[in-house]
Parts: sequence; structure tokens; C-alpha cells
Amino acid sequence: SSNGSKEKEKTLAMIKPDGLLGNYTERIKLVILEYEFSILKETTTQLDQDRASSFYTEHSSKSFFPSLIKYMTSGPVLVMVLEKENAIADWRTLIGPTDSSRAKVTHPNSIRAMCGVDSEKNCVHGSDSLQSAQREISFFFEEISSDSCNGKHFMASK
Ligand code: RTP
Ligand code: MG
Repeated sequence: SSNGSKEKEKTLAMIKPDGLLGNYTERIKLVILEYEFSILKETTTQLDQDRASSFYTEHSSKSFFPSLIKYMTSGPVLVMVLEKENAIADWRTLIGPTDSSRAKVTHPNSIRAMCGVDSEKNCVHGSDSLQSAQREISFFFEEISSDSCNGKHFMASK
């Protein structure tokens, strides 16, 4: 900002089904706290096919999409809103590259190296941009948005 103060940023972090199943939650949260993120909100939820497909809609035409949806619906996920300066990029750095088997070689201290398995089962998610972070936080935590309050449902009830 113009006065040089450092502004906090929010990102959406998720522990995917393999992370929860493998009991990695505590270890991942230790990393989160060690790197001085604040956990503003968290909830555990089971995604169904529609919600998983909607969350990963950008990948709907990819060959790996059916497998991704099967994976993401295979058990509950833990979603968290993390906050700190530069949260979006810092969380992406901490989780490491998409392919966990490669992460174990190139980024051995990353979360995906610690608890992921391969290019699909990589145990965690992080928003990849400010726009994604806003969309994904709303997806899980602000489902009754101000838009819908001001939209046709609200108007129709008048
Ligand atoms: P995420 O969105 O989950 O944080 O992961 P990412 O940005 O590192 O990777 P992205 O390209 O957005 O892919 C989303 C998720 O799809 C699965 N995937 N499988 N089999 C494959 O080649 C493949 N590629 C991606 C992974 O679970 C990946 O995190
Ligand atoms: Mg992604």
C-alpha cells in the first residue's frame, strides 16, 4: 500500500482425502503455524461429484478429470482459510509441486513430499491466484453470498 504497511492476504488450503485418511492433519497444521499463518476458518466436508466437479471446473476437459473427481470424493476433506502477508504464494511454495513423487526429489521439505504419493494423490490444495482464492473461499464459507441476497431470490420474496 502507499504507506508501506504490509497487508494480509487470505488463501484457501485443503487437506485432501488421502491427507485426512493418512492422519497428516496435525503435521500439516504444525507447518502452517510454524510459518505463521493464522487459521481464520476451518471445516471438514465430504464433496459429492457435483461439488468436486464445480471446485475443479477449470480442469473439466482434462484427461485426468474423472480420476480427480473420484479421488476428491473418496473421503472427507479439511478446508481452511489461511491468512498472512503473501499467503497465496507462500502456501503454494510450502505445498510444493503438483507431482508428489517429483516433490520428494526436488522439494523434499515440501508438504507434498511429506505426505503425497504421486501426480494425483498429493494430499493438499492451495489457491493459485487472488481470483482463485476469493472464489474458493466463497465456495466453502460464504455460500449465501451478498450477491444472492441482492439477487432474484431476495427480490422475489418482497
Ligand atoms: P491443486 O489445484 O489441487 O492445488 O493442485 P495444483 O494446482 O498443483 O495442480 P492442478 O494442475 O491444478 O491439478 C489439480 C489436481 O488434479 C490432480 N492431477 N492429476 N494425473 C495427473 O496428471 C494429474 N494432474 C493433476 C492433482 O490432484 C492436482 O492437485
Ligand atoms: Mg490448481
